[in-house]
Amino acid sequence: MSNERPFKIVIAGEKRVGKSSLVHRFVYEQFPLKGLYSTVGFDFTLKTLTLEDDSTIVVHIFDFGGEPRFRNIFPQYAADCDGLLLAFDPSRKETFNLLHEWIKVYGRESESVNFIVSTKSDLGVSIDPLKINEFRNKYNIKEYFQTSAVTGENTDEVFKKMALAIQNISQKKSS
Ligand SMILES: Nc1nc2c(ncn2[C@@H]2O[C@H](COP(=O)(O)OP(=O)(O)O)[C@@H](O)[C@H]2O)c(=O)[nH]1
Ligand SMILES: [Mg+2]
Repeated sequence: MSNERPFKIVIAGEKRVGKSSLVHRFVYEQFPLKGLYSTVGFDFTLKTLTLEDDSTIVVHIFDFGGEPRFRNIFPQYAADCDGLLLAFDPSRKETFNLLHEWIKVYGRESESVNFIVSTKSDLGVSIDPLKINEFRNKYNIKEYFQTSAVTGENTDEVFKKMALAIQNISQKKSS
């Protein structure tokens, strides 16, 4: 069995927090050694996930560039997404604080599955978990993961969990 339409997952956050590397690691199972071009506007990728019972889920990942000048068009572009993935880099604390801005322009967090991820866990820097909990409660964020595109920590788990959560909701809606 497979989902009838791909689930749309949007990944947002400041420039250079590691969004494209996270997606690349998940989709191609490797860290982009040569470096990625900086994302201008957005990129998108499709991936088919195979679950334990051999059913599949197709996800469509939209990687938003993160340039402030594009933030205004973000709501249009994310209008029909099923999942929102907010990413920040704990070695640049302001990238966490700026997620408030992202979610404010987004404005439909009650209609999507929302996760927050910190990137670059291999660098060994973290952010106060209380702050993250506060953010999650305020904005209806379902899960938090620490990830690294270098080691692969949680890079599959994030997308799998999100796809399953979306599937759960869409099955409830259609039954
Ligand atoms: N140490 C480390 N560096 C990373 C990781 N992910 C991305 N980077 C680096 O962070 C920079 C920005 O990454 P990129 O994926 O282009 O960020 P984006 O602008 O959010 O898409 C690049 O120099 C990457 O090599 C990670 O998990 N660990
Ligand atoms: Mg990018």
